[in-house]
Amino acid sequence: ETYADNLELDVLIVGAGFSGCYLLHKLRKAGLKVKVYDASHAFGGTWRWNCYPGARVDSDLPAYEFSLPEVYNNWTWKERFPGWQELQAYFDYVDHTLDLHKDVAFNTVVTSAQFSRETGKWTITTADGRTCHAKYFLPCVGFSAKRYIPDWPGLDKFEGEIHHSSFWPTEDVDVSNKKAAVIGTGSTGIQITQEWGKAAKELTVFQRTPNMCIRMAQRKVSAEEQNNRKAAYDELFKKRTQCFGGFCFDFLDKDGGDFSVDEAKAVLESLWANGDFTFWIGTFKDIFKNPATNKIVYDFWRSKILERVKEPSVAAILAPETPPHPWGCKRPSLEQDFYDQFNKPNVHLVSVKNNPIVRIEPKGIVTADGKLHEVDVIAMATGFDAVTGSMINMNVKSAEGTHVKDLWQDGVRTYLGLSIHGFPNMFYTYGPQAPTAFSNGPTIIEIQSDWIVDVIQRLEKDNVKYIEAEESAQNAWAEQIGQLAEKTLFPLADSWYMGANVPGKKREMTCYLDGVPSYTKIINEAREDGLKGFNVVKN
Ligand code: NA7
Repeated sequence: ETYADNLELDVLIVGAGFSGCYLLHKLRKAGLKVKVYDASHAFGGTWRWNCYPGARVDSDLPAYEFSLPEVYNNWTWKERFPGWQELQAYFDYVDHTLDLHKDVAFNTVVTSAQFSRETGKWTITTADGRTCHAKYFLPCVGFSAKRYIPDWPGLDKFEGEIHHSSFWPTEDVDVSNKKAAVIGTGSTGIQITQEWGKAAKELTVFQRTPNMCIRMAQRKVSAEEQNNRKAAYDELFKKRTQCFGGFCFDFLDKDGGDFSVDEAKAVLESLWANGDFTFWIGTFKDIFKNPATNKIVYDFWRSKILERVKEPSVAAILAPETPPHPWGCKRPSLEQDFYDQFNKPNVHLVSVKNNPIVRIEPKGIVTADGKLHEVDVIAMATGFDAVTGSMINMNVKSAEGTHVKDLWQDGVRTYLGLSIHGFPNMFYTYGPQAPTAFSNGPTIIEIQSDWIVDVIQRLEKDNVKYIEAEESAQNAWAEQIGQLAEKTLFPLADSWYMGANVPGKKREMTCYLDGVPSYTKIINEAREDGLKGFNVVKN
């Protein structure tokens, strides 16, 4: 039935990652007829696509999993920061435990979606020609469903292999006898470099902006250790909803300036020793507001990197004396031995900041200085049209027939980072104008999904035809997103948070910057306040 044409549903969800699994489970329990479409062949969302060498989550366990006891009670992880193979296995286990697959159509690509105010239903079409009607439409496609590849001339003439990190071949790429290149040093480029630095005959890494990587203290985690902790999981999962970044820790309650130089250094040493994101969003509380505090952290970070990289000219590219942007205002990656790769004779670093890649030739990559860097394999770790691209990619149209892309031409407009004016009965998770990029995924996904499930149940009970975000409420939300960003140093960095990684994309903060607890309070208050900001149309 899931694959049937002319499917009639209460709810259609797109995406079988964290959001899709959770929403399917909860909505089905609430008695609704729900199906999920997913473009991939199996569960896991981002973890099905991003199976490049070394792909691994930067959230440590148990923060990065469902808070459902029926799921966590019988699952055991192997590593503190699990890799993609383990994450895929986790999703298969979740499917098995919650019996999800019977309501999921895989290999199903949504090609359009539009709401009719007359019928009160969405019509969703798929690439293979099927149509589905649903009262509620939930695009749960994450923030990285639309890959970004620079339009260098000659890409199609390259004689070797090119793979974008999110479209990796199932048979891994053998680089043992090859000259390999990694373009990009975001989280993805860092992780591939760690693997290919060891595996490739020669590796050249093309870096435009240094990634200010934090130490990852990876380790094996025993079943016993996890089981002993499970009695406290309920509390931990509550705690992660109460911390800024959706982890089980928060910023310190002091500013950088509250410490002497030596004290500040000691604080940073102890955070560094944790080997996790506490060094990013668990440090001085004014780190993203006060340039002086930010510089203290940058200088400390730089000293750590200089200790690792032997060749001073290489170290100066990886960790320059003057920060290229405020520390932590682009997404820092966790690294295990990224910096050590550059001490090996087979690993080379090319800065393309002032000497950009200008074209690809059959034999390799050409930079502006005219040099041909000969390579056999290229890992394109150039990222995504992040946050907004996923929704745009699906060709979602307003009830009046306007493409969401056109509506966002002059700036993203959403209400509460959950819904859009002109798109009645559509709610999305982990997307624009929510804490998305600044939150541990499962935390904010569960919060938003619980909100959606609750709202849908109320609407059904009250015999509501549809609700729609008011334009004025949406404008006020956009203003708030911008104002929050202006109070911080984030707008100073050319990051994907700011839409700055894709040429031609409007530069604006795409995510909510005041943290998970404050966001949760706002969305729940709007719901309790008679769905404030929504126009409610009854049958
Ligand atoms: P990112 O973080 O967007 O990284 C992309 C990288 O590609 C980044 O280093 C870019 O440099 C680089 N890039 C992009 N275009 C070019 C051109 N034209 N020339 C050279 N280098 C370029 O994507 P990831 O896949 O690593 O990570 C995405 C998120 O997934 C990550 O943050 C986690 O949340 C999980 P730039 O920094 O823009 O100068």
